[in-house]
Amino acid sequence: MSDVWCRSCMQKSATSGRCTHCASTCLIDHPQAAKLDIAHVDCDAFYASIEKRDDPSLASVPLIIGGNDRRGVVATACYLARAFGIHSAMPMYQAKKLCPDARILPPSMSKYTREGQRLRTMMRNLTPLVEPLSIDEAFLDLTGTRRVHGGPPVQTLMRFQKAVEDEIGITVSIGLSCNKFLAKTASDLDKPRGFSILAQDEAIAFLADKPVQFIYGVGPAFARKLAAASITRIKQVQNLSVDTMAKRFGEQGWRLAHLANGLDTRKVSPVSIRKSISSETTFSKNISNLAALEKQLWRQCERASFHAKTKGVAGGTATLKLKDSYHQIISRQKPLDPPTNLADALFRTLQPSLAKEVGGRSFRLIGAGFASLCPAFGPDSGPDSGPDLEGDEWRDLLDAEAPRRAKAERAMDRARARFGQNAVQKGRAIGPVKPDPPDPPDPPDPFDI
Ligand code: DCP
Ligand code: MG
Repeated sequence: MSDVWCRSCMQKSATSGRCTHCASTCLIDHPQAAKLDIAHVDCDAFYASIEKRDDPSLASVPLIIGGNDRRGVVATACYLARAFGIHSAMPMYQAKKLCPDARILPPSMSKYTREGQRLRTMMRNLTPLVEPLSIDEAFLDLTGTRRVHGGPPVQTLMRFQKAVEDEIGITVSIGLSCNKFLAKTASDLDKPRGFSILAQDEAIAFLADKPVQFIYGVGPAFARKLAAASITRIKQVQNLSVDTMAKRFGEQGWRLAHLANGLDTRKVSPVSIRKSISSETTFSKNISNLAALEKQLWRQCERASFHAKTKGVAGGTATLKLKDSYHQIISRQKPLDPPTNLADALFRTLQPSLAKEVGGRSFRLIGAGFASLCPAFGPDSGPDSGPDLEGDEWRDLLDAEAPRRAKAERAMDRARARFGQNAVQKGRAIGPVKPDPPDPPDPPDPFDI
């Protein structure tokens, strides 16, 4: 039986085709519309939409946000500009060729993080179970919210979508389903200003003809492995048992077998539930020298910082882990106030603890990380925190050099985002340090994003 909801008046309609209350034809018509609880919300052309909101003269202009110098890349493009074939991560010179009339603006990160924060506050007013994925998207679990919001999640989300337009002045697209994978898949189906539902029983047919890479987390390396076994379409995975996939491709195969069938048991977990982000390395030969250990510490700080920035979180606690030559583990924790995700702040906080432990002892492992995680808002919010740095002063009033170092680190992050991870090295990382083994080509958890 169909369940019809009007996106104009946000009421339940008695019939499909036209709303029985307001005659609108903009309807959500799905048999499970009022039964599903897991949503994925993603802003449409986020940076560009904020700029259009702030300058109405840009409303009908193809707009690109990104670096406009010789080696600049597109951060995002409005949907008008996308009609010319422009997309995120495209070299700017190519985008300009496709649409010479496009307006190009540099990103204003502090503005975007502010608006991202407003959006998250609005989400948290719907449910405490908000799991941010990046500056402009999050999963929401609306289970058990019917009474408090006076209606099923589908209605709550339609109201939310309208409220974001009214209060923030940008549009979002929403996917509603029974799990995270299908909700995220659904939110992409009808952008911009979309509202799509994808239920479990539709998922198999929906996914069948898609290439395996459609499933988030099937990166080039895993896709190659699958192709070597003649598996290129999701349908082929659906035809194999979970056991077979697990035997042939290990844990990745096991996950893929579930996702290919629209099955995903991961919970929506608010960021505070994630306990820590850290990175550690075991040395090929034990190290006792402080300077050599500091180099290794710096490298782990950079790696932990990179992961925290990518996930949009900051740590209120810095953690140090050492394992000595007798395999004894030493753990130290220091507060980070205010919370940060900067490698420099992490290193400076942990270095004194490291120095205290060194002296006659040799170590086989070092690790650094962030704990007491919170969403990273403010100037240290992301890997590409922007060129406008007016918020720097708040960071550390007792350390006059902190804003300068923070600025330098963000400049490096931007350069790395453009030219690759190894393009820029901070002084400490240069030297005869044995390189870490390369990251595995595909992430172990397709959704650990
Ligand atoms: N972003 C970036 N570089 C990328 C991808 C994205 O700087 N390679 C930034 C700009 C985007 C923002 O992150 O506005 C959000 O990313 P999305 O992938 O959600 O892209 P958009 O919101 O711009 O567009 P869409 O409507 O497809 O979600
Ligand atoms: Mg988006």
